[in-house]
Amino acid sequence: SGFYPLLGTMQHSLQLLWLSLFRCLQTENHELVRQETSSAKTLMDIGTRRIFSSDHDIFRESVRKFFQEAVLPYHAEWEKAGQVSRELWEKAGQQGLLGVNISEKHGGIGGDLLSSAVIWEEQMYVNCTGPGFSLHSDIVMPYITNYGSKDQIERFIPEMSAGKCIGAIAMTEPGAGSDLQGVRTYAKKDGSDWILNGSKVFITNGWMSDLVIVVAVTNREAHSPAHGISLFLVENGMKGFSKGRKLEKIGLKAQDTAELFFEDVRLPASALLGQENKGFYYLMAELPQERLLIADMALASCEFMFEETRNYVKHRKAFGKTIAHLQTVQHKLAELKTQICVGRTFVDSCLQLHEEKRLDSSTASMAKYWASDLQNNVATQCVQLHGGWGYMWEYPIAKAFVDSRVQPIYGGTNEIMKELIARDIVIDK
Ligand SMILES: Cc1cc2nc3c(=O)[nH]c(=O)nc-3n(C[C@H](O)[C@H](O)[C@H](O)COP(=O)(O)OP(=O)(O)OC[C@H]3O[C@@H](n4cnc5c(N)ncnc54)[C@H](O)[C@@H]3O)c2cc1C
Ligand SMILES: *[C@@H]1O[C@H](CO)[C@@H](O)[C@H](O)[C@H]1NC(C)=O
Ligand SMILES: *[C@@H]1O[C@H](CO)[C@@H](O)[C@H](O)[C@H]1NC(C)=O
Ligand SMILES: CC(=O)N[C@H]1CO[C@H](CO)[C@@H](O)[C@@H]1O
Repeated sequence: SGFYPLLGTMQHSLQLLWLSLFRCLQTENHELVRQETSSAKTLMDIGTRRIFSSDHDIFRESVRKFFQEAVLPYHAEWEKAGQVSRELWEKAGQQGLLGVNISEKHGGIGGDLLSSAVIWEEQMYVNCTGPGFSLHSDIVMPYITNYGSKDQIERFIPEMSAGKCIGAIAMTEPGAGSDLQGVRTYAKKDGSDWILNGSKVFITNGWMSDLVIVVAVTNREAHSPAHGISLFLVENGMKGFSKGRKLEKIGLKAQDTAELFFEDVRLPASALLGQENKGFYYLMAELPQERLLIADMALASCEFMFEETRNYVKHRKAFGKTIAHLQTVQHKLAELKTQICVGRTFVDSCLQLHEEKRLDSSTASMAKYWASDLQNNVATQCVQLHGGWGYMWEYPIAKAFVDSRVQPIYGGTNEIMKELIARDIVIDK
């Protein structure tokens, strides 16, 4: 028994030491004690995750407010219309929410990548998938700043930051999706102009787009198709450029996904983006960011669905108690929370790597495939925990469920992600 008081004293002094260390960290560098989502009160708390700073928190507050006030109240209406309003794009522009990661000298906002991530996540937290901001800001705009001429940048980037010019990117065709080298849209040289012919399908922001980056074949004789593809900036209103219907999808109801047609569209030399026949390389260089964005949005959607479901089971009664009292429900929630927190750690690590320009293509592919699969698994389980109400359109979880389904399909299917990951595994270095 003589040991115990000693042990007690030791424990006590260790505790004191720990406490003073903790206080010291708190006061001297409060950034060090940011909680990870696993210990935070909710998975969507502001002020958590060590990859972010207090500046990001302030920004997150304002972005959250924007989505709640300018997007949420109108979303049901936009779902019926199959598109959001132009006014929303301009409002987002005025608030400085478009082109956040584009440098100021190019007409962007000049924020870091993590500020863009705040916008991706907040959009999922409000479960409103209509606005195609992330594609516009973090996929389309970077092509222009990375490969565009000074004139192209000056002409389009400030307008895009203001939400007056909506961007889209058109790779997929009715006959070519996963196999981008099978693209048939053709741009033929005519003097210094180009004549563009072909059609595209499933184009996000397609119906509202003012500017579309079009992937086209420019050299049919290239020794491999990848060496004969170029990118063009095609503007709404150009003769021969027409838009098909807004496609009727099973989810993303307020998102204007469309078909685009090009019939002998005459493009000036200044419409070529970057160098002739280099398009495929530009695509390969930009796709990791697109995949990271999908992964981060997938994780954020999981976090939203989890909180929505936690809230639901704590209120839903069955057999005289709330269903949150049932052990099977508790274990299901424990599993979901664990999986989401494990996923969040990897995606946060990818965000940080990308911030340091160190995220490689196969790691981005891992994040995209794994996070979007997790999102679908979480969606299925969360609908189940809602019972029949989870199948009703007016319940947010029903919307989150249908919106999840596309994530393993676009941005490169998850099967293609596995191809890319596998290639790096078996290659002889
Ligand atoms: C809502 C929505 C928005 C989209 N937005 C855009 C956009 O803005 N711009 C754009 O360009 N595209 C967009 N897409 C298109 C999307 O990127 C393609 O649908 C996707 O790349 C798959 O191509 P696909 O539909 O032709 O399918 P396919 O390529 O025909 O694939 C069919 C099936 O075969 C599998 N498969 C194909 N090749 C392989 C292989 N080598 N190994 C194993 N399995 C394989 C696929 O994984 C898939 O399961 C969007 C699609 C949707 C649904
Ligand atoms: C945008 O993000 C990248 C990281 O991917 C970063 O290197 C770059 O500096 C950021 N741009 C601005 C304007 O901060
Ligand atoms: C474009 O397609 C049309 C028919 O669809 C054809 O008449 C025309 O010659 C094509 N233009 C070029 C440059 O190939
Ligand atoms: C568009 C939509 O379904 N929005 C809902 C998202 O979830 C929140 C929180 O439950 C609801 O208030 C929104 O109506």
